Amino acid sequence: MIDLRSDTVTTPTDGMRKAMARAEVGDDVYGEDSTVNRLQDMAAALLGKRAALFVPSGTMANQLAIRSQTQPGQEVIVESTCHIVRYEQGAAGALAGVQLHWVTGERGIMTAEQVEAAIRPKDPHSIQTALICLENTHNAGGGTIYPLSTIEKIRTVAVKHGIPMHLDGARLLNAVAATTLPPASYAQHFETISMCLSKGLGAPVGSLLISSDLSLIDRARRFRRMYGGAMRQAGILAAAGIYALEHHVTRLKEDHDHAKKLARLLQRIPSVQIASQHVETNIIIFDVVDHRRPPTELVAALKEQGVLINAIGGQRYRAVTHLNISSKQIDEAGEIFARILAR
Ligand code: TLP
Repeated sequence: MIDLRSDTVTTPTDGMRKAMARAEVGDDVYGEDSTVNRLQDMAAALLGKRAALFVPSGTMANQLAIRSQTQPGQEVIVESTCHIVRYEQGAAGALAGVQLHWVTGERGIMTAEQVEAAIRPKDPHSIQTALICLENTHNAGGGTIYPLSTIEKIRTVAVKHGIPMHLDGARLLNAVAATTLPPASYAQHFETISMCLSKGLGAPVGSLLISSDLSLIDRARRFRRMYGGAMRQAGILAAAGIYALEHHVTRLKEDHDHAKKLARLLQRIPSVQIASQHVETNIIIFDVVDHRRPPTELVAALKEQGVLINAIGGQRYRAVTHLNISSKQIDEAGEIFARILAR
């Protein structure tokens, strides 16, 4: 099966499994798991920050960032199609008691002018803006890379208004691989960054919340416990994360090349609408104009031929490349798409 539903579907390689089996562990609630501590130090250093907290999921990392930097009744500025809005089950409202203020971006990217216009006035009537969240790369936008110049402009606005910034960097290292910019050049503009090990990096579980504010990380550690995310001998999982950071970062470029190739193959199919120049990283979003078959049928027909993708609403579909997808499988997937979608 050529599984293009997500880069979350990767399974650990033999090398990763060996690293997991060998991991030195301890009770992380006591701060005694040396492998977790090593992963946290590595991740913080990678982004040029002082500390990191290992958590079970990207969702938890985002939610700890929101909970630790806001008070119930405040507002958080987000892009309208971001993961926090679409896929976190309303956690910001349910768990942090904040309201999300949506700004509609262009393929997920907001401008500094839009963000500034969304900041509430500091008058006694208005709800108060407590945090600005960006997503890089932007998942629903199609793996879009946030231009560094745009982030810098948004940062200037945030500093002017005294508002902290959080980056959902689930796929930050994909942006880094594509641009070859140092990770810290992005990270320097944010108080908190979440980064996933379980997407393109290929670890089975795990994300990090990264920050230079040690008291914020302490607060987040307490909320991690509240949210049920304090783990014990988590070094087994952290070892997979260390292995991923050591072995799977530079290869992300391969996934991007595969995605671009698949986009070019899809572009040749008359019923497919895709702007292949917009495929910047490992996510391909495209429309299929098929008046006879509903998306469920189309997805099932592809599955029958050995390709899995996700329907993401209307006529829109998402395919994601990752380390379990070879160049040969991209060619095969291209042929299957051409055969099924031409019908
Ligand atoms: N994204 C998943 C699904 O939840 C949609 C996927 O298949 O792409 N931020 C971003 C930008 C993400 O794409 C995801 C996962 C997360 C956060 C959450 O990560 P997890 O699944 O570890 O909670």
